[in-house]
Amino acid sequence: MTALKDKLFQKIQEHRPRTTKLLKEHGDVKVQEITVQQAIGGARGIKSLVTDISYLDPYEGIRFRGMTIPEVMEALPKPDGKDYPYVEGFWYLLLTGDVPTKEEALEVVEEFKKRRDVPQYVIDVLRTMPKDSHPMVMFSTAILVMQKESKFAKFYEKGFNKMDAWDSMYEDATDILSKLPSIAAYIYRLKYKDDKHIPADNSLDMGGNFAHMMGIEPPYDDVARMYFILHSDHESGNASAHTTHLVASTLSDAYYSLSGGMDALAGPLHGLANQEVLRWLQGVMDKLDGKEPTPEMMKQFVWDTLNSGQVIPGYGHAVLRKTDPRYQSQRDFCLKHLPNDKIFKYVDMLYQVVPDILREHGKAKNPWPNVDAQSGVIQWFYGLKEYDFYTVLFGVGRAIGVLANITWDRALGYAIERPKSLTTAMLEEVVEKAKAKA
Ligand code: AMX
Repeated sequence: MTALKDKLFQKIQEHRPRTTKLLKEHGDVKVQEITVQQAIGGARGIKSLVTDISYLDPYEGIRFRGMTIPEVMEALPKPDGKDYPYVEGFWYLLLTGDVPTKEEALEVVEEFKKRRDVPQYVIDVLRTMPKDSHPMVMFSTAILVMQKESKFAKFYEKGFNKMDAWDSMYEDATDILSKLPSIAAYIYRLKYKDDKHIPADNSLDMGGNFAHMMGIEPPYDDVARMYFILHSDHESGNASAHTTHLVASTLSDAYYSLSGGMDALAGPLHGLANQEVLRWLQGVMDKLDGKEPTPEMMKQFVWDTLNSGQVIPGYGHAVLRKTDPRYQSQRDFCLKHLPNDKIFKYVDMLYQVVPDILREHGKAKNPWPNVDAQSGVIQWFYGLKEYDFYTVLFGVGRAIGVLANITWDRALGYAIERPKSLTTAMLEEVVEKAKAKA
């Protein structure tokens, strides 16, 4: 067993009695009431998921294992001379709740290297897909087609035991996560770089090797580390995390579960928004024909988009009610590394005009930018201009969070999900009864 797996097992054993006690002794304590609006409106705010890996406060933003983004970036060990931490050390943190030492992080780096190779049949499948397939279809397919490797599925076939199920789930999660950067880079170079590929460099960590296989020079390695960490987890209710959890709850393995989660991430209201931000901005730039926009021009573009019935991509959030700290973190990066970049200036001008417009428009509950408003500009600056690919980058990052979550789902024996549905007539009856009582 690796030190990480040992530590994880110890944490699981310490945690299990808390979940068991809550269920057995306090299972009928009410958490909240549910309104008609929540039932029709996408289960918004219904507190029916449990995770200890991250928590999203509407005003403060995300905390990973109780730590804010700046705290995580500060505390985790970093490769020598780099500004951002090992992604592998972050995986350790999400799984165990403990900040690893550099030595512990490096052990995970080595473990990932051992599992990095992508089976040839995955490459063969990717190569037979239509050249105009969206990169997210290729990414999700590559994950799904590897399902035959699942150690959890084999464990289940042999005779499932609830107490040990976390072990093979952890193994699958580690196998998948180690391979995702290579799969993503392969898709990128297959589609956009004349099918010319760069072999992995075994001296490098996950972020460094990803940048290397993409063919992008430093500091893109640090961009990759930052990007994967920032996009990893946003508690359990967001569409990609929830989908992964839902699929896993049927005792499907991590391959099926993550592939499903990635399909949810591919929607324009979720992860695809980062590609949409760049596409939308390109439209603005085309109309301006290279001229610098004034704030008045920008306002007009925003209003034109809203008046045509579209949303402003990269703005609003189902939970957050302030500027997303993931946006802020990437903005800080831009101010340091690309303060004079033209697209960054556009993005910054949007920050100045959009919140007021969304308030005046009067619909969005949160007029502030989310993570997607800022991420594309960094990728573009470092030469990754094929914005169709951006959600794949998000996907590699999101995999870290959701795979940690489903490992813990198995450890704590979370049940198959099965919320109850009502008919519209039943809801109308509930309303009539409530009115009669009032
Ligand atoms: N532009 C225009 N209208 C917006 C808006 C925006 N950015 N954000 C919300 N609204 C509208 C909604 O469409 C909704 O209109 P409706 O009543 O006509 O249906 C109304 O405001 C109320 O929505 P809400 O309660 O504020 O948000 P929500 O929880 O329903 O949706 C989200 C959240 C993110 C889907 C929404 O804000 C949105 O569509 N934003 C743009 C797309 C985007 O950036 N998505 C990425 C989010 C982060 C992520 O998951 N990666």
